Amino acid sequence: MKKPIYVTQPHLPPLAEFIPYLEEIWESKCLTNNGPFHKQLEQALCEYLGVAHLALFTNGTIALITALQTLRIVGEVITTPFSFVATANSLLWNGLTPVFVDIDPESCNLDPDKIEQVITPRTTAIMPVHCYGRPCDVERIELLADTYGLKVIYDAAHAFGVQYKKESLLTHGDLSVLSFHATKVYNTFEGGAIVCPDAKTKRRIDYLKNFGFADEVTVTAPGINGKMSEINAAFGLLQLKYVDDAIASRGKIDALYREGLSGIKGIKCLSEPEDTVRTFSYFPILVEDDYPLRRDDLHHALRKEDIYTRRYFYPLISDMPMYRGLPSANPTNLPVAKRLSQQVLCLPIFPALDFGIAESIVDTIRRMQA
Ligand code: T4K
Repeated sequence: MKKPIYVTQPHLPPLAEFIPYLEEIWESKCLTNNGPFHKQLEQALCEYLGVAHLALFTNGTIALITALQTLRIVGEVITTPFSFVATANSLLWNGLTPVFVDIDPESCNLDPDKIEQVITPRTTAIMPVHCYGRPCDVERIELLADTYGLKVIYDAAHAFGVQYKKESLLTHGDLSVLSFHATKVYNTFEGGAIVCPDAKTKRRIDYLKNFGFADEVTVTAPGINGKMSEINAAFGLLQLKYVDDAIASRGKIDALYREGLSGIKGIKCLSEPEDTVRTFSYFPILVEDDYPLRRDDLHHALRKEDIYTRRYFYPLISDMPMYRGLPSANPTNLPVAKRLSQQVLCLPIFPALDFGIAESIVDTIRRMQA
């Protein structure tokens, strides 16, 4: 039986290299609660990513929930329907009302031209997503936020290591949230982080992820348990040694797909974003009307060949039961997101993906056109 090719496969360093980290944990008996590996990883990630402060979390979703709590966001939050459901779920967990706005067809991110018209006296924040690691229009979003006094929390789950105009993309907005889930460019099995600009905010985040404890007897807020364990942090330190190679390998697959798929009628690769150093977290294609198969047919045809593509992001969040009753979820307000969710297919991309297999995926897509 052929081994299935999944949309992604986590990068794992040699097991033997992880053993000394485990021995250190066993020796110290410090398993969690801001232990030595946790401290080291926060420092190492700040340096690697070029950001001032970063707080580690158990996963990206708890980090998103805590980011909203950190800034005491209330009322309505403008966000995108074209994302993983965790983005909007983090709003509901805070009792906030998501207000969905359509996306730009090139960036796949919130369309800045459509934000202003949905701002109301209840709007307090914008939560955009750098979808597939493609930068949002950070300048226009900042201008809107400044004009209307809104906070900006970027869901940067796909944007590990992305540089925009020679700076970390994560420095934009009031806070940025990362995911280190197994399926991401950089993983700690499960994990995440909030990037913030100053030590005072970092302190509040650290209280909030530790039940709200400011000291042994003072609980400042209804915090949560969002602490990353020492095992995950140690693994993260080891992974950092390999992440540049992993990104370079992903880049080669991205280039192979771009070249191989060019010229196939009805298959569109997204344009390469300007002023951006990418880290290739996903490889989405759009299956347009002039391709002989519909997107779902191509998805199933590839599956028959043991190629497991994913329809990130279908269905739209705004079409899910807990969101579709919202006025902003009306599909007539979201035509671009709707179209893209019906056309998009993410092809396998991960460091260990064999070039021959990537070529065979291209060949299969080409063959079906004939
Ligand atoms: N915001 C955004 C924009 C996000 O995309 C996400 C997560 C979040 C927030 C929340 O961050 P976290 O709380 O997750 O840190 C996956 C991931 O679970 C999720 O992290 C990710 N986004 C989302 C886009 O994709 P699934 O349900 O599609 O994953 P799954 O289990 O089907 O994995 C995909 C393929 O990867 C599998 O077919 C096989 C392969 N795989 C997966 C895992 C977990 C492996 O080879 N090994 C593994 O350990 O959600």
